[in-house]
Amino acid sequence: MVRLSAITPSGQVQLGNYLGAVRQWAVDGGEEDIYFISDLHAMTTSHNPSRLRALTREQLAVVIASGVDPRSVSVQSDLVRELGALTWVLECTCTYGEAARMVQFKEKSVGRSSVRLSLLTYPVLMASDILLQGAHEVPVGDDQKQHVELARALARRFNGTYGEVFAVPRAVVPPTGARVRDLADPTRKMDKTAKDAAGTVFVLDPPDLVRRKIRRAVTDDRAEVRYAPEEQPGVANLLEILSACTGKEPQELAGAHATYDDLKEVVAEAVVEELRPIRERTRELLDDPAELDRVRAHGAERTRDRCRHRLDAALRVSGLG
Ligand code: AQP
Repeated sequence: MVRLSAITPSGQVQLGNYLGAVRQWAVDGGEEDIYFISDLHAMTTSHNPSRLRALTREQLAVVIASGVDPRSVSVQSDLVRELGALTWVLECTCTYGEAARMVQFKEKSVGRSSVRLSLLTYPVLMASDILLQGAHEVPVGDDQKQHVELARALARRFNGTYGEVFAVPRAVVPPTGARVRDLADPTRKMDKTAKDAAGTVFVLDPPDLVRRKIRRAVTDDRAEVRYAPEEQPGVANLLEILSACTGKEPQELAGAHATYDDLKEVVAEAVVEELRPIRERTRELLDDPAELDRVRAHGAERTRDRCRHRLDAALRVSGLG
């Protein structure tokens, strides 16, 4: 069974990426799994080349520092030629209507005067990521399920039209994947690219900054520590973060704290301690470029070897070469 998942270097790794995804990769990761930094996906909106390169390297370091098996980690663009080739073939398998229906495309393109064509087509690139590696399971949040459904549809259509080449993948929503919300606006999910970084805890933030952000987290004026996500989203978010760090249930944790200040202090310390070893190990890795280069080269070779046969078959049966 091959599981495949990715993180996009559109910004620094934030607490939600870590608690909801990367930490799980370290726990669940099997020998066959593939976890990668999806730098090609980070180019679908305006980007700065040197920042993209630096963020890709930093995310690679954070993922390894989080305990993910370095042998299962790679960088997407190291396979850009193979992915480019398959993406073209899959774009010739996908309809415009299917791509334009993607909710993320609609959300991310609305109100923008200039939208990169790649924002429309990147779910097809994502299908290439998945199909090229023969992935069976793709752990994703709800927002990405539709893209995995597209990959399924394209795999079936391609196999039915030209011959059996691809495994048909399925989306799995990780059962323990915490959904972390923005500290300054708990009605939104925490993300890397929020306009106001006050609501986002980055994994590499220094401890004092983490404490400050959590102390300033928006709550409400009920002055009652209860776990009620609908009525008290800010407090519920803090309890869920604490739950993800301690393994205790949010309801149980609610009863253990009398005031919001008390809760925030405990959450801040739990997050600082959770992130401390990752920050330290990331720093070591970034200071040792040879080690990161080795991991990256191994990942490139492994993913290229894995996909060669499948790509050749896809090109051949569709009439190329
Ligand atoms: N707030 C979150 N809580 C839990 N999980 C989250 N993930 C993202 N935000 C949260 C999960 O992290 C993994 C990697 O995400 P991604 O980099 O592929 O893209 P994203 O979901 O768009 O992440 P961001 O941080 O919100 O980035 P931007 O600001 O660029 O949109 C995924 O498994 C995702 O579910």
